[in-house]
Formats: sequence, structure tokens, C-alpha cells
Amino acid sequence: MFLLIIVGFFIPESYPQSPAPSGILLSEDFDYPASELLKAHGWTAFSGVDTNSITITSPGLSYPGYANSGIGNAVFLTTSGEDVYRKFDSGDTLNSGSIYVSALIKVISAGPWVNNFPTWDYFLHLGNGSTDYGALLFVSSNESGFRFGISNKPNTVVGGRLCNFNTTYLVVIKYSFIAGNSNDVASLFVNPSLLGSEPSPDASYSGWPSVDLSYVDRIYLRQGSADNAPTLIIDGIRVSNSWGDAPLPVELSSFGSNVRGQNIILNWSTQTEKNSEKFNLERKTIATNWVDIGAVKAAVLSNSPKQYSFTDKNLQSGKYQYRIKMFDNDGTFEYSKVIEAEVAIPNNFELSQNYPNPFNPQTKISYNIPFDSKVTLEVYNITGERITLLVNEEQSAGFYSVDFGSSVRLTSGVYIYRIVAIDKITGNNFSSVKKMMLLK
Ligand SMILES: [Ca+2]
Ligand SMILES: [Ca+2]
Repeated sequence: MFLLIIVGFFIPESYPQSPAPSGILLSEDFDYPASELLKAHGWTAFSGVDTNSITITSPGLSYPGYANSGIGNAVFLTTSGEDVYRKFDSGDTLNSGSIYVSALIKVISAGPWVNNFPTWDYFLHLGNGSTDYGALLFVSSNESGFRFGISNKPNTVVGGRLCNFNTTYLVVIKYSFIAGNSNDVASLFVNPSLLGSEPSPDASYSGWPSVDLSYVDRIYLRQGSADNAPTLIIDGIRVSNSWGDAPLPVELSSFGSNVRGQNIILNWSTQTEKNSEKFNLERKTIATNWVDIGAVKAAVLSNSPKQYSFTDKNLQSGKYQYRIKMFDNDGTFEYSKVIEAEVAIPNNFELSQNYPNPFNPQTKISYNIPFDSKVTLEVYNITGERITLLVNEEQSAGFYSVDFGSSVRLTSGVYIYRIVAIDKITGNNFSSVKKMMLLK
């Protein structure tokens, strides 16, 4: 999956750091062999170490339209044992704005429903290595299923909608820094729309009791207190400081162009790539449908920003639209946004030297006309005899080229080509003559 984002400015500085850079802070698909321990793959055990160590389980979880769906395996969390954390891959520490964590979660069992009350326990949250946690994601059984819950403290919970066991949910938790004390907000989204902007949360927690985090630099997976704790499978974790990057898969704003004469240079960048295969470039004009103009191989797997470029050459004056069809190696694809670029009409009349020169048997003659003109282009031999009339028509302002050589029988020697262009409006004449050489 491609994650196209404007590459942000990175300010190297020890924590805390603000404002935060944009983009993916962490992406975890648990693409590791089943039954290996999670702490062997970039996560650090810090509590209950070596007891019920969190283990890779197969298969992974899938959710339609979610970027980290169906890649590799998942992890299994049980009712007590080792807890782990992982610092953001980006190395960022955040102390302003909001942090979003999206994940696929399938709950198998949860703390019991006792005397008409849920018994909650939490298993996923944000933090910074201290004992203060933020955006704690809870779960408890309920009348006929379970509910996710959200809080900024381990002992006060706001519950979300009723959910079904053994079903994969896309869950987003959000921690928002708010100026002032004990007022940061934690929010919960269950199966939010993946089309467009951030919806209203299913549930929000703010206020006392809360200990606002001084900064956030990691996420935690926790195996709970046995009596109240769930068993569940979690997969496809994605952390960002924008809704547009977690949970949404693609932010396509890094695609741009530069125009150099008749060439349009397309530039784009990816922040991270997973399973990416190639970028197909497509072009459209007012008069034509989308056509393939080339492909660029992708990095396949990358956690660092990558820059790409493709040059669409020798274009006629006019407006062009471009888009990128981004293929994953499972054959799925996604389109970028569409950008527009324009090749301007030339400033001056110009007859270029033919290329190649000397030539055998064929060469190309190019010329530019800045106004709509009546154009003739003729070729003579060295004795002044006209060999052929290559162009004889009214042409719009623009860039032109015409092939010479293959359709006439010629002997080696010098030839002369001459253009005459008459401005249709002013009647002004432009003419130019150049030599070329056929060498057999
Ligand atoms: Ca996975
Ligand atoms: Ca605050």
C-alpha cells in the first residue's frame, strides 16, 4: 500500500518537540512468523516479563478499505502476563495536537457483566515511559455482546456502542492535548467511515480524574488483570497525528509537476511503502481519454520518504492532466489525485538543427511557431533542386517535428531545408534555412 504524503520538515531535536511533523508515526502489520514472540520484533517487554509473552498468531485480520488490512499475521492478547511497548518508528515525541491510533481488533472474550455492571479492562494505550497513560482502550462484556470503552485513567471508563464477539472491528483511539491541566481528551471511534474527514466519536472522555501526558512517544499493548481482562486478537496498528493518515490509507497531496519547454516533469513522494509494486503514469487531454505513458518501479518496502520522478517528453502546447495508478504487489491499485500542467506556446519562431546529423537513412526536423501560421517546409539538394515538400499547411502556434529521409531515394551528400511561416493575422514572414548531411 502506498502512503503518499508531503514530506514534512524534520527538526532534529531531543524531546519534547512541537509542532509535530505530519505522517505515519508507527505502522505495525505483525508480518512475522506465527508463534514467534512480539518482543523479538521491535517491541519491548516491561511488565510481567516472560509470563504469557505476547505471541504472533495466524491468520492476520482484514477490514475492507483499511490500509493495513490482511498483511502478515496478528498478535494474541490474553487475560494476564507480559506487557510491551513500542516507540514510534519515526522517533517523534508529541506534546500538542492529536494522536490517532487505528487498529483491527477481534474480541474473543471480555470481563464479565456482573449485577448489571460491566467489568472493564484496558489493553491498548499511549504513553511516554512514565506510569501516566493516555487514550486507554477498554473492553467489557455487556448484555448481549461487548463494548469498547475509552478513558485517560485506568479506573474510569466511557463506553461505546454494543459490539459482537469474534468479529473484526476497525477501532480508532485519539488523544488530544488541550491547553490547561487535567483536561486532555480521549476519543473512541468504532468502524468509522473511511470516506473523507473525521466523523464524530462514538465516545469521549475528558476531565477529572485525568493526568495529562507531558508528551507521547510510544504505544502499549497490555495483558490485563485476569478477572476483568479480555482475550483478543489485534492487528494492523497505525499511528499518526492526523485522521488523514490513521485510519485513512492515502493522502495524495505530494504529487506535482514542473514544466521545462516541451517536457513535463512529474514528481511525487511516499512517506512509507508496503507491498508496493509500481506507479503507472496516465495522461489525459481535453480531446483524449486517459492513456498510459509509462511506469516507475516502487520501493516495495520502505519506512523512509522516497522521491520519484517521471518526464513526459516532447509535448505539444496545451493543457494536460496526470494521475498515478499505484499498484500493490497483490494486483490491487489505487489512483492518485489528478494534477494539471500546461506546455506554453513557444515565444519565437525557430527552426532547429535536424537530429541525428549526419543521418542515414532518416532524421527529424523540429520547429516552433509562436502564432497560427501558414507553414511550408521544403528540402533541396546542393544544386538547388527541390527534393520534397515536407509541410504545406496552416498550423496552430506550437512545437512541431517532421521526419525526413526514408520516403525518398537519396545519395550521400549535403541537403538544405527551408521553412517559411506566414503569420495568419499580421502577414509577417519568418523564414530560415539549415544544412544537413546524408552519409551512407
Ligand atoms: Ca497483520
Ligand atoms: Ca491539558
